[in-house]
Amino acid sequence: MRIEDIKIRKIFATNSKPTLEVEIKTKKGKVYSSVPFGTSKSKYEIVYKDFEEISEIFPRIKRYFFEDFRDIREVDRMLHSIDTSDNFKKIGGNLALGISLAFLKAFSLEEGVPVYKYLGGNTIPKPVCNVAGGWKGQSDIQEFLILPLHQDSFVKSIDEISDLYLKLGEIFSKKDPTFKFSKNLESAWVTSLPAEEILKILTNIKGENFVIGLDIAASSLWNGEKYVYKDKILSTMQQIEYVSSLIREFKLFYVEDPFHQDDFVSFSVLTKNSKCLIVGDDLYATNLRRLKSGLDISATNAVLVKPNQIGTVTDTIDFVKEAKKNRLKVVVSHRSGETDDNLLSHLAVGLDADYIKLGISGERVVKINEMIRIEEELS
Ligand code: 2PG
Ligand code: MG
Repeated sequence: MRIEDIKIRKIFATNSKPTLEVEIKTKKGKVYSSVPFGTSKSKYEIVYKDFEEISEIFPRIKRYFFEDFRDIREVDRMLHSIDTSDNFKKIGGNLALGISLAFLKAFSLEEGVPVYKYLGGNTIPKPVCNVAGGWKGQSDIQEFLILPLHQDSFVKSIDEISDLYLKLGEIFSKKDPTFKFSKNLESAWVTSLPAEEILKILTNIKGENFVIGLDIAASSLWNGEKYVYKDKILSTMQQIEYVSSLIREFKLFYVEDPFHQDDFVSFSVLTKNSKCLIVGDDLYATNLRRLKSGLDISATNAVLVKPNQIGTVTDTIDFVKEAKKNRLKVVVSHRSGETDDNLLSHLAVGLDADYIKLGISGERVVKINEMIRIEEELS
């Protein structure tokens, strides 16, 4: 495929920050794709550059993308040959990803199929929804998540989680005098109730088919020696005990980043001693090399996948393949600063992910609603 034009523009993300959109024109039409932002980022993620810098870099590299590319792998190889650093520090990882994602859409358009079909997948994932706490919430734990154990259909799961989310808001308004129905960056309720109280409420209202998850985002609690909570300071051993006790008491099904991003060993201890899904997000940063280090000691039994941690579609695919080969569960995830691009839903289906992590209200429904459309198309 040879494109006719490629250009960039500044658009705005859900956190009101400017972000990048890449538009490609081919003889079949136009496609565009945009890149999201992380807030609690892993230090192993690709480098993001601001739009002003990107708009100086882009004209210098634009000409490389008019070659006749056979597939997305060739485009991504070109990106890596233009910037040979391992974190896209020369051209900006957000520019690399914007180009890669836009080409993915252009190839799909060329073949006349939706993106998930171009990628070759057909599995509707289960939703993992952030319903409370969340980034900059009052609780020390970043995200309280709800997910279905079994799924008849994605739309039914969302129906039930939406009901639970609304009910949760009503309960918080009765139990938490400071609660004003405010939502955080991912549209989860912001409550000042302590973690254990939120977990108790969720346990009471979730219903049989649903289970509870947490994203502890422990890198943000780690001060280099200990885990610093508002009401306690824990050593690594104490953190292992604390997380294990939460898993036991609340029958947690999913725990993301229970330890900081360099502590593969504690991940491994917890994974061996619990039946829960232990998910690596900041730990791996969607980076194949880091995943291989984790696999050596069975650090986790699941991985989070965020294309904007690594910068190309191909690197994302290779990371997912390696995780699946080793029977790790795959969770494709949104970021706290999102855009109106619904591509994430196609990636989750196209990569046959087990789960997709999402917010449940506000602009977050862009991804949910696209998944509902894909589900209908596949059934
Ligand atoms: C996370 C994400 C998404 P952020 O930690 O898993 O929920 O947050 O995009 O801020 O890294
Ligand atoms: Mg996380």
